[in-house]
Amino acid sequence: MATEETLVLVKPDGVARGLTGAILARIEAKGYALVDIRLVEPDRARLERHYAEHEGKPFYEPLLEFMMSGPAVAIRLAGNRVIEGFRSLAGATDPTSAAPGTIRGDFGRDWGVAVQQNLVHGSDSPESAARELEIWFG
Ligand code: RTP
Ligand code: MG
Repeated sequence: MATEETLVLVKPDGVARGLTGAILARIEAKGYALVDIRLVEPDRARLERHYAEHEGKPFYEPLLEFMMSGPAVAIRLAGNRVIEGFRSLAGATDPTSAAPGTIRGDFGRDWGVAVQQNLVHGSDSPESAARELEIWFG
């Protein structure tokens, strides 16, 4: 099986809270390979492409505002079944109910704001990964 790649983002809350290193440590400890990594300050156009599937949902505008609130870290990550593996490391979308032992479960909580601030993004399918890697790494 060909080695798979995924897009991981450390979202602005993760960078602002100084958790980038802790999150990278978990990814490296799991054994996935960092292929590329960069600090990014995404503009609205890039985020509209990235989050196109969520346009029109109640959390869409707050999500874009949140993602423009500060720098994020984009990571091209590789390994067999890395898409599924990173989603497992990240945990459930809602950090309040994400299992302890996951990035969101250990480091996240409900901050009482309009959108779930949940520290990381990971592509959810091979098609999403290809599309999103093009958006963030070209
Ligand atoms: P991601 O795309 O960031 O890896 O997360 P996900 O698949 O677990 O979640 P998804 O459903 O794709 O939602 C994208 C991001 O939107 C924010 N969100 N907030 N009700 C809410 O407040 C809400 N729902 C979604 C989260 O930041 C989520 O990761
Ligand atoms: Mg998603």
